[in-house]
Order: sequence, then C-alpha cells, then structure tokens
Amino acid sequence: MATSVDVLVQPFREALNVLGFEVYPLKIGWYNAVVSQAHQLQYSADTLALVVLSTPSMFEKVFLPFLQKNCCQGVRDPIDQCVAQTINSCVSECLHDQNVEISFDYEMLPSRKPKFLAQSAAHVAGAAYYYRPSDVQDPPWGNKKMFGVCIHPRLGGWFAIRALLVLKGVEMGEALQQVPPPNCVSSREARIELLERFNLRWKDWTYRDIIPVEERYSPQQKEYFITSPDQRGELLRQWGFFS
Ligand code: B12
Repeated sequence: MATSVDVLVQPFREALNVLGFEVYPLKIGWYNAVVSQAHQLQYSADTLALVVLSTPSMFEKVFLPFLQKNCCQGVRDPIDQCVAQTINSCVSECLHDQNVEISFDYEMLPSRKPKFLAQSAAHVAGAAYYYRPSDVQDPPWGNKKMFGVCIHPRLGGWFAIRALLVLKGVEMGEALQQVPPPNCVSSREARIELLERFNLRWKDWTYRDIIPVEERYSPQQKEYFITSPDQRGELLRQWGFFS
C-alpha cells in the first residue's frame, strides 16, 4: 500500500523547521536520473529520501545554544558537529521506527567522492534550482572550469544543504510526485552574473543576493563564516565560548 509522505515526515519536518531547517522529500530515482553512474545511490528508484537545508536562523536557534552547552571537543568543525547532533536527535525522536541512513554534505566515500551531491539532490527535490554552467548557452568564460550553484526562491544563496536521509525500505510509488524547483534566475544574463559571482567573487557573498531574499545571515553569523575555519576557534574564544 502507498505510504503518505506527510504522515511519515511531518513530525520530523516540524521539529527541524522550528530549529531553522527545511526538509524536502524526493525519490532516489529522481536523483539517480540526473547524476552519472559513479554518483548513483544504491537503493530502488521509489525509495523515499529527505534533503535537509539550514536557513539563516539556524545559527541563532541552534548553533549559539550548542556552543553554550558543549565545549566543542576539538577535532571536528563545530557547525558540522552541531548540525549532525541536531539532525540525529530529530531522527531518533520522530523517525525512530524507520531505518534511516544519514549522509552529511561534508562526508566523503573512500573513493573521495562526496557521499551525495547536495545540489543535485536539492534541485530534484524541488527545494532550490541548481544553475549549472552547462545551462548557459555560448558562455563568456569559454572552457574555464566553473562550478554550479543552487538558488532558493526565498533565501537566494543564504542557506546550506546539510544532509540526505534515506528511509530504507520505504517505497513511495505514485504517492510522491516530483515538483520542479522555482526557476528564479531565468535569463541568460542573470545566470551568467550568478555563476560569475559564485565562481570569481564568492568571498564577497553577492551571489547570495542574486534575487530579493526574505532572510540573510546576521552580522555575527557573517563574521563566523567569513573567518577561515582554522581561525574560528579563536573567534569563538573571543566571543566568550570555551572559557
Ligand atoms: C567539493 C566541494 C567544493 C570544491 C569543488 C566544487 C565542486 N562543485 O566540485 C571547492 C573546494 C572548490 C568548493 C568551493 C566552494 N563551495 Co563547495 N562543495 C563541495 C561539495 C563537498 C561536493 C561538490 C562536488 O564534489 N561535486 C561533484 C561534481 C562532479 O558535481 P556537479 O558538478 O554538480 O556534477 C553533477 C551534476 O551536474 C549532475 N547533473 C548532470 N545533469 C544534471 C541535470 C540536472 C537537472 C541536475 C539537477 C543535475 C545534473 O551530475 C553531475 C555528476 O554526475 C559540496 C557538498 C556536497 N556534498 O555536494 C559543496 C557545495 C557545492 N559547496 C558549496 C559552497 C557554498 C562553496 C563555497 C562558496 C565555499 C563555502 N562553503 O562557502 C565555494 C565556492 C566555489 C568556488 N568559487 O570556489 C555549497 C553550494 C550551495 C549552493 N547554494 O549551491 C555546497 C552544496 C555545500 C553546502 N553544504 O551547501 N566546494
């Protein structure tokens, strides 16, 4: 019998929404239909998966309280630790009767390929349109290697794609229909501008504002992410954490 995605996923989605995350369902088949063989996920096409995004408010709602509670134990990136802890605990609370395989954006396979391609997953789930260099006809950058970027219809580039959860053995059939992501950067000129900002000037963050947005990172969050990862521990100490 077909499973209703809402019944299964709603409590998990709501738990994460209040913490500044968004959750979008997809079928593994949609993802495997766009990525190359080497990146395919080994589940049946109808298997239900969820892609999780963090929105700007995650920083204040979860990360700062996390720092207050945990004296981040050394080695791992504090944001990654915090996101993993948050998603894992929502899975234990709301999806405890499911067999869930979680992959985080920063996790690599032994082959050094990412465990999942976050941008392709966000696109096929309808969360954020993935603008790829090959979408631009006759590009001004010629053969130069350019990376693609996802744009969210309400957050522009002010978000991150954090995890893919596969609900092993949950097959969706017709109960889950694919919705295309909003194509909010539609003209060739705007796509060129977006890809140039993302590739050539990503440090000025203007690619994130390629469309009008509802929310941005706070000044404190900007300061954190502008700081290079090896200096962030020192910044946190200046802010009074780990004293
Ligand atoms: C490795 C990596 C990098 C590398 C290489 C980038 C790259 N794209 O290869 C480096 C270090 C350069 C990098 C830099 C940055 N990165 Co980075 N990076 C990644 C990471 C971990 C893997 C990307 C990867 O290896 N892709 C492999 C290639 C082959 O994939 P691909 O080009 O998308 O090709 C596939 C698609 O084209 C697909 N495909 C084919 N046809 C079609 C058709 C359709 C319709 C679709 C949907 C797909 C599709 O098939 C191909 C594979 O077979 C991802 C997180 C993740 N797990 O995905 C973050 C990620 C891409 N990075 C991100 C960001 C923000 C950055 C930086 C701005 C730094 C930062 N973190 O702030 C810079 C900006 C880039 C720059 N100017 O240098 C974000 C992008 C968010 C967004 N809005 O799109 C991601 C998603 C991380 C996240 N948590 O959100 N990054």
